[in-house]
Amino acid sequence: MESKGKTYKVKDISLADQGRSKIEWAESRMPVMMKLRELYGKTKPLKGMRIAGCLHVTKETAVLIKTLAIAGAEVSWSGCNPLSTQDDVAAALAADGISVYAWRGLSTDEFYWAIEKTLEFRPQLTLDDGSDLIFTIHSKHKDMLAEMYGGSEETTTGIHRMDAMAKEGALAYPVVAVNDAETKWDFDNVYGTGQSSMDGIIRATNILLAGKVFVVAGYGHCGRGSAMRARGLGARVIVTEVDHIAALKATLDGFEVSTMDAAAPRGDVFLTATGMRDVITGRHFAQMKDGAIVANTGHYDVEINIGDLEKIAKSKREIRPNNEEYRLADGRRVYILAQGRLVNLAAAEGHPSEVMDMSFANQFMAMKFLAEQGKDLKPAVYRVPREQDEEIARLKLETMGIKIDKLTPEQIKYKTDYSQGT
Ligand code: 9W4
Repeated sequence: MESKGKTYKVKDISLADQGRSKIEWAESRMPVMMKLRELYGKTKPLKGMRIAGCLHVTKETAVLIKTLAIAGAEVSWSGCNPLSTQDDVAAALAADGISVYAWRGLSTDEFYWAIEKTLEFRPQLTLDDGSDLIFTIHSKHKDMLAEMYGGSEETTTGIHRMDAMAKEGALAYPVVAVNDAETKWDFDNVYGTGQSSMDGIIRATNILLAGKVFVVAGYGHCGRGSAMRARGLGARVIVTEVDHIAALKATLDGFEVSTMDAAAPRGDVFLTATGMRDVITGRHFAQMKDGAIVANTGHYDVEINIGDLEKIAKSKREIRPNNEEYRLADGRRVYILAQGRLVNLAAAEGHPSEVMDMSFANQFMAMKFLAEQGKDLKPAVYRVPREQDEEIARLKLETMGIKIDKLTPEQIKYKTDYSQGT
């Protein structure tokens, strides 16, 4: 907890050693971040910069925070979701001299208190997931705006809020939309969500996936990643969709495509990944086999209508952590994982470090870009430059020891001539 002279508030500082082990493990899986430390630990492009961050306090975020510090920044941090803070990681950061105000399960008031604490040192850069820092500065601390170089935003939702602010002329400093980098969203959603969803389902159930009928609702990036991984584990995968193009892609990728009504009596496991509400409702539960397992990896907890299940269930009990058994009147049992919340986060650990390596390399590069050029930019939402995306992909491949071919000057000429139509 907070004490005099300390610039942190965490659950229990004695967890620091455990947190350090976690961070060191993540570091060993995040070679691009390590490369950035090597490159910018000497030149210190963030020297003299004060960065406030509001982003899930996880082992991977700790790697980002330490990388920002190694590149010269002074950093102050809070978590962006009351449930996502890893208390041992927060303790390790605090013990190593980072100002961090985060603990799992903080209240709404404490959440905003923590944000205020991170603003006390008058940051020049903000790093957000959900834009809370940007909003707080624009609404409550207008006096800080003149000192700001810029901010970055991690998520689509946050970027939508920023776009709306920019449209109304209310945005006072430049914001980089990190989520739009291809090396972030395409990898997070497909490979990160795909693997961690299987991980969550397995941790909550320990079932054998081989041979099971696995129904994936939605064939966007998360759905595609999950369908690929379920197939890789030997499941027979059925995809449900409402979009003809996505359904066609799933079909040509070799998946059976069907409606949820037709899939409901056949599925052993159901995973929603649509971003839409009421994907699995009462009429689907009514048809499910005894023992069916239902989980969500899409949008919050609205995809599975648990209220409908409650109405037809006679009893419910927690049979394992993150696994609730609902018994219906005819004796059938339906298992809901993580109360219909995101199974990859609630029952597993979210995206593996290797995926976060690229997302956070984008965050780091956005901070560097804003430190160098933010003062010359107009207040607007900026996309990540293509060169940054390419550089991160290049570094990732390099750290994996993978070499690729290069176009010859003749080939470059051919390409240019071709596109000019000559
Ligand atoms: N974590 C989270 C959210 C809610 C939640 C069991 C039900 C997102 C991205 C990254 O939102 C995040 N609810 C929980 S646990 C839990 C965890 N429960 C517990 O009862 C409620 C979150 C980004 N990320 C990774 O994906 C990997 N490293 C990262 O930094 C992290 C957390």
